[in-house]
Amino acid sequence: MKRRDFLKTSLAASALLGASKSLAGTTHQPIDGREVSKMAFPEKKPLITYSDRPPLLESPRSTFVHEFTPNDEFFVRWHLPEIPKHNDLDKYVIEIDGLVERPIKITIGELKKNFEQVEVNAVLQCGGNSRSAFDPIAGGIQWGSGAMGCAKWKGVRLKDVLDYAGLKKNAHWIEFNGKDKAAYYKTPNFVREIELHELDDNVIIAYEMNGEDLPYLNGFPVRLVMPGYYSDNWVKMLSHITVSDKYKSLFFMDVAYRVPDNKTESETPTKRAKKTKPITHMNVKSVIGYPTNGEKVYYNSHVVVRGVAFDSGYGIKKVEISLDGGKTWEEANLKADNGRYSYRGFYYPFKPTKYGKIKLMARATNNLGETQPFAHEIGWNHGGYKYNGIDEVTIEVI
Ligand SMILES: Nc1nc2c(c(=O)[nH]1)N[C@H]1C(S)=C(S)[C@@H](COP(=O)(O)O)O[C@H]1N2
Ligand SMILES: [Mo]
Repeated sequence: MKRRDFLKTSLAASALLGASKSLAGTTHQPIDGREVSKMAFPEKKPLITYSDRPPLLESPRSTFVHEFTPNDEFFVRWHLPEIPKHNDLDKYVIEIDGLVERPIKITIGELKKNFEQVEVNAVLQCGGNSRSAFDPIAGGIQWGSGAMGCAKWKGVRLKDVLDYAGLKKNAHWIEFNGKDKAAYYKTPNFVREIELHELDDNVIIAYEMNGEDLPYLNGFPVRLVMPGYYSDNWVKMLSHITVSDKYKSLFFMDVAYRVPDNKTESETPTKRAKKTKPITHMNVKSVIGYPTNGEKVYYNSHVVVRGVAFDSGYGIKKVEISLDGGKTWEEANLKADNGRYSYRGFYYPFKPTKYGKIKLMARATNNLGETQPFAHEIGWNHGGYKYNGIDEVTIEVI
């Protein structure tokens, strides 16, 4: 799609969303104040771009007015630059071996035919999402809040497939590998491991996203979906599952996607935690999709703040909005519940009665009572993971 067409559709979308009173939205170039690649990526609209190779693409904030993220606006993250395209699906197999009674090679067609097809609505969020909000700067891609998305995933239960292969008694770790490769043989493959007890009926091998084949950059033809978990485990272009009794020390398990093990121990740029653990479950979070930073709205007009909230599966109890920098809060309306792992949409209508800049803040609370902290209350960690500070957007009333 040409940039001009993209602008047209995004303008049409903001008009549909009742944002017609706002004056902004005429150009978003760059998006959210950040660079957009001149290069076109297959099946994607122009997105905030951190790298072309491997592609690192972030969704614009405006995406988060949708409870399901459109596939062509869905963020993209790969660790390795060689990402093969698989046009001949009959030749694509997933291999399952290790501690199983029957090692198997299975095609996508066989997956669909031989196992019950299930659907789960779930949020996929990079552990480093919102990393740029950490102060001091934490290492890694300086994502805004667009390294996340929510989709309807369709596939088959991983458990059913493993049962078919027949887990041996001492099976404990399951290792996942995808088809992507490093440019140099010394770089390790992106391999992840989970423990058998982390596996429930919601963990699926998915081949559909929002009713379509997975986009190439989101892992066509199949990826792992682990609802409630950060997406480092959601291995794309899944090609190999190995069951074992031992944890293997692998680069992407031991080095990346870990946080301090001890809650009271916080890291500083010069002091690293001695013991770390994988990031696993997502904490409660909300992101405002409309208005976006710098948006201009008319004095006394009807403005509707919109966004999404989620956690690791306990469900969202409430979302509150503050218009005065966090002194007072009012509850937003929650939209329909699309499932415990899905985004919960929220909206909050108000009429601005003061000219000039105002800061909008959103704070979600889940059914456990866990809530989003203020930015200054967040413990710093070296990798810049799990940021869930209260979201804020500054707009101007004219
Ligand atoms: N094969 C493979 N799967 C992968 C990765 C990868 O580099 N290779 N990165 C993981 C990480 S860290 C993230 S954030 C998500 C990104 O998924 P997306 O590109 O569909 O948004 O994929 C995960 N699965
Ligand atoms: Mo990630």
